[in-house]
Amino acid sequence: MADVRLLYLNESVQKFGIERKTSRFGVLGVPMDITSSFRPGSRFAPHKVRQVSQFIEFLSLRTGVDMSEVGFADFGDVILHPSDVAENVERISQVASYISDQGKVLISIGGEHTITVGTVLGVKADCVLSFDAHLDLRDEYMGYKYDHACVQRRLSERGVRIMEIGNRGIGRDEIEYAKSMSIPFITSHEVRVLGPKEVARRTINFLETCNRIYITYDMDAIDPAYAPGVATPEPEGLDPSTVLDIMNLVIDKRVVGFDVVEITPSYDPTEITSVLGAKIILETAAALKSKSP
Ligand SMILES: [Mn+2]
Repeated sequence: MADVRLLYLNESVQKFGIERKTSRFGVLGVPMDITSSFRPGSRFAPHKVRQVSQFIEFLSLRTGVDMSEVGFADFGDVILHPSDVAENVERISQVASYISDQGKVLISIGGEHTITVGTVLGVKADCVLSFDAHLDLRDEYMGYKYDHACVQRRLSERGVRIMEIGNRGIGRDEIEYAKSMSIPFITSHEVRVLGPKEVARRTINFLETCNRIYITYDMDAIDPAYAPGVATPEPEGLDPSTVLDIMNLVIDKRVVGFDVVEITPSYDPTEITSVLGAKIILETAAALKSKSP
């Protein structure tokens, strides 16, 4: 009998890189874009990131891994409800668990950040490392609990341990909540002062007791000069090399999934944000491959 979770999977969409069902990396598009408060359009990112990935090199000089030899198994996109966010989080979670249960590292391409609630729960991660301009720790935003501004709060409430890096658009209530729940965060300013090695040291410290780690890259963590095509741009961001250097220092075989979210192709006329999203996916997969062949 067919797995009921396949009900929510559209496997007919364009493929990321080289399709190879034997690959340990499972790509999933999650084109949900419902709660974006400022600049919508992230629903078009899974298609765009796959498209631009065809035109960049798959050899990672940072790790020496050639991802064209490793390949990606692209599962297509989650079939989503047009407006019901809670229903979609459940569908995303089911499809993510279907891919994860096959022993694959889930690579999810958003979509707005809210999708991460579904993917983290689906792959049963107990820790999340989040690169994000924002803490996403609000209890609710514009009256909604499942919202791109509440992602880490929803996960924290379910017992997932969170650490955040690159933050700079933060509310006082979020700082209070982070303190009360012992959620460490390193602002973008602190990252510049400390440098990637010290940030990595603190992160490794935090991750020490984790079993299943999930990394989420909200593209607005990166400075709008490098990543202009995002839903909520925030000045004074990180540069891409710093993000990838930190990732490369902290990643290990406990990582069960990661995502790139919040790219909005309609605000990205030169497509550099999508190209950077594809690059982050390649480098993260390559780093994971190099740490656990
Ligand atoms: Mn976010």
